[in-house]
Amino acid sequence: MERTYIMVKPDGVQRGLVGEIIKRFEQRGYQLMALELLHPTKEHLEEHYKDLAGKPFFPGLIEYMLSGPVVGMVWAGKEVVKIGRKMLGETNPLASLPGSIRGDFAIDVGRNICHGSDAVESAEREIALWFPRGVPEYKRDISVHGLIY
Ligand code: DAT
Ligand code: MG
Repeated sequence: MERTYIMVKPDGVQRGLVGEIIKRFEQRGYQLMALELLHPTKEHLEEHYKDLAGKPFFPGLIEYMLSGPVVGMVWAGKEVVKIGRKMLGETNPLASLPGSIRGDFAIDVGRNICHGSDAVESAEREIALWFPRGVPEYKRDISVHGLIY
């Protein structure tokens, strides 16, 4: 089953948007596999964002990500990486359509509320980084709806 790493960033936690973001993934039909509120270290965040280390906005990004706790989640289901990114919206919230999380709740690229893995490989790398003890599977039975996800 495809998995992705979704993280509510410090501004999303402070603004009380954790439940809203969980709700959207749940109601779309994705399965929650792991969830944790945590205070990451600078080194942990630099590892998470290592592909962006040379960018001019990198120091500001790390500072913002260190400004408060984050909520990390693993979600699983059909094409969850691609669809999760669609549900988040564009990196720049001003380019995000209404109906997406960033399109409904943000206007600044430096305060864009949430993170979502951009590919299956990076999702697995991020899940291993944020949930090093592993993410157990569990059977979800929603056959009462007449659909098997
Ligand atoms: P995304 O979070 O959509 O995957 P990314 O991986 O390219 O985007 O960048 C990670 C974060 O860095 C992004 O969510 C916000 C910040 N960021 C990206 N581009 C930026 C820019 N041009 N100016 C300021 N912050 C930026
Ligand atoms: Mg990214």
